[in-house]
Amino acid sequence: MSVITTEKHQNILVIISNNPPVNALGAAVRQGLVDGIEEALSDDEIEAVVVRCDGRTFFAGADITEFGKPMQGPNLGEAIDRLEASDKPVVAAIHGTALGGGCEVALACHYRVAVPSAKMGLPEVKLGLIPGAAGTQRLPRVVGAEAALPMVVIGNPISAKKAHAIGLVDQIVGEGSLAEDAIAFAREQIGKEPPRSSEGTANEDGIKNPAIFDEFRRKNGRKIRGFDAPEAGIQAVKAAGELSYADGVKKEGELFMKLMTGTQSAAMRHYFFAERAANKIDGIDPKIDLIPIKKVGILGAGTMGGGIGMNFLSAGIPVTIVELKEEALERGVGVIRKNYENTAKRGRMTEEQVEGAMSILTPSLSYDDLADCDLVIEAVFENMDVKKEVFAKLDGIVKQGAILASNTSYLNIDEIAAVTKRPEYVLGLHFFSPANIMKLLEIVRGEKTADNVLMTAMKLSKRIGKVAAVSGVCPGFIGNRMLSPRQEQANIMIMEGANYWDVDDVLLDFGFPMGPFQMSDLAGVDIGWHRDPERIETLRDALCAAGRWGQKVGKGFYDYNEARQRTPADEVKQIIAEFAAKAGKEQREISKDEIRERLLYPMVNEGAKILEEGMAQRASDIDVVWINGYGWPLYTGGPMFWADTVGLDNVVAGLKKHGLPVAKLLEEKAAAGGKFNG
Ligand code: 3H9
Repeated sequence: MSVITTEKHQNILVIISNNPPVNALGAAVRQGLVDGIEEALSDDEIEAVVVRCDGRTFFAGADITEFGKPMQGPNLGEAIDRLEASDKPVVAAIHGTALGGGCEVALACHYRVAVPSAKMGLPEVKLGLIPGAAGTQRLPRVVGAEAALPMVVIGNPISAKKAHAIGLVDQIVGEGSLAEDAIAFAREQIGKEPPRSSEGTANEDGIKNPAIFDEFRRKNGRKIRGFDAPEAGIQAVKAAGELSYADGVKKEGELFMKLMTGTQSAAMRHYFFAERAANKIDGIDPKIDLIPIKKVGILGAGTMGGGIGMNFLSAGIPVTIVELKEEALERGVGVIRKNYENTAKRGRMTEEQVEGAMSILTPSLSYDDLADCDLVIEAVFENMDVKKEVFAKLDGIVKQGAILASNTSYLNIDEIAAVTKRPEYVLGLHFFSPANIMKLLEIVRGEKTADNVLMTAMKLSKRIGKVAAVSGVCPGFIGNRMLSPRQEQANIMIMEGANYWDVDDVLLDFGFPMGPFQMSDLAGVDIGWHRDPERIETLRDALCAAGRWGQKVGKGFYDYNEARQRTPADEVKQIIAEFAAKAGKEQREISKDEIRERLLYPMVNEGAKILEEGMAQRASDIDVVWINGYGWPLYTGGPMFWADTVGLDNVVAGLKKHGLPVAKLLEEKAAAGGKFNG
């Protein structure tokens, strides 16, 4: 069956796309749109046209799987120009998500109607691109440069209501009556001169007030640091004001092609599919019966427990949170409320939503109240004996058939599961701090974890807006296990003479939000310190004894001014030099290149070992973990994709040059000219 069909409703031709799952604008769809509009134009009975989609969504964009392959049939720009050129009014009828090329189709139509639940957006920037079918030129002409900038440069979709408010949608129609309402709307437009987005004048705001572009750059500097596409997006929107439509489209095309052929977009497209692949577990039927999760229990109302709980509350899933002491419970619940209220103050939640979330939270001082939960997540002290005690107790109280999960970040899940009578219902749910914000959920699959338990956790992660990746049981799982060799090298290098600020700067320049010594200052150098200033065995002991507890006291590895800007501290240089001398470490200058290689290559090597041991299913899962949990820059595609772009032979040579171990899998792949991804 053709992906595009047409239906005649008296004088209206409805062009319908049916290309599951998301009506991506592949070659057949583009050709179908051209054929559809030609049919409308050559039929004298037809006086107006509606373009709509069957299935769950309006066109969700160009077909990303076609990128990098030779173009088949009309390109998207040509196809949708035909829609706009029509002298019979063309109406886009939008439901689901009109994204990227889908939004560009809608913009090329003369009118747009949408159901209230629809969303519109230009998320190309998240694929390292800008819209390439005139979206950067039509959108500002319809809604103005100022409203277009966040859509093109940040790429988050907007609601139908917002789209209506800025003039992108002409009419909001009935949620259940899109097809009929769109036809009725189209009928009303017959005989009127169709408004064409390419001829709109709203873009003049960018000429009248050119400061909006620099202002936008300044405001979003942190968000877009290191990415190429956002700057291209700003330039394209600016060009929409400065150039004729035809020249603007040409400029957009040049910017688009440069991005499309660059490594950033390749990396970000890799990530798009990596995130989706991570949801799939080899050997498990995705349609397996899941365990309904209607109520969640959290053990521990500290920072972690509270943050974890908020994920479920925000998704409308009732939570019972248990602490042993009244005071700690009250404090924990208070923090949850405060967090929600702060979100509401920033306009990202309504008061009703705050109260709604709080109303499904049940604080308790008794384990017994967890009995009827479908999933209980333990977030107590990170100690094996404590965890075992807790799990044995939970096993006796929580109903049979419920899942018991640990939030441990490195302990052995199998050992924990073994104290219960239901090891197949036990797994790790490793949230990252702050747990209500960080995207990653590392799901740890125990030796005995049942398939449906694992899949229930995967599906649940999506419901609470997390990106999940599965790890096998090994110390530190995927993420922390790979962090270890990096930290180890950082510590060794500063003893060999590397500047500790160079170590941080190398990671910052690479695109991480901060380096290990900045991180230590932020978290508190004194965390886990024995608190005896006389006992100085490690560098940390020495820093703590000197009162350098981190940012909270204005000094740690760095000195901080009032604006929290860091400067390397003479006292710390001295302390490091003394430690190095005591250890008899020869000092030498260490270049930033060497620092980068010694920080990052051992991580790739550890990733290879993780794959070798089957602790991760695929290299791209490792990329998903590091991008979402540890700030690895998205535009490099994650550690394993990055290693592919560096060349595995170069990684191996670098490791050997620095006298570092090379995993078998890495060595083999490098020798065969292979890659981790693809
Ligand atoms: C673009 O438009 C460029 C133009 O400006 C210029 C061109 C010249 N293509 O996410 P889900 C697959 S760039 C191909 O799990 P959801 C996806 O891989 C594009 N495949 O569903 C998955 O496959 P599988 C701009 C796509 O309900 C399946 O569909 N548009 C595409 O959670 C289901 O996806 C975007 O960036 C695609 N465009 O979310 C939008 N999209 O089942 C990208 C999805 O085998 N898409 N697939 O794993 C999305 O954001 C989400 O998929 C969406 C649905 C919100 C639509």
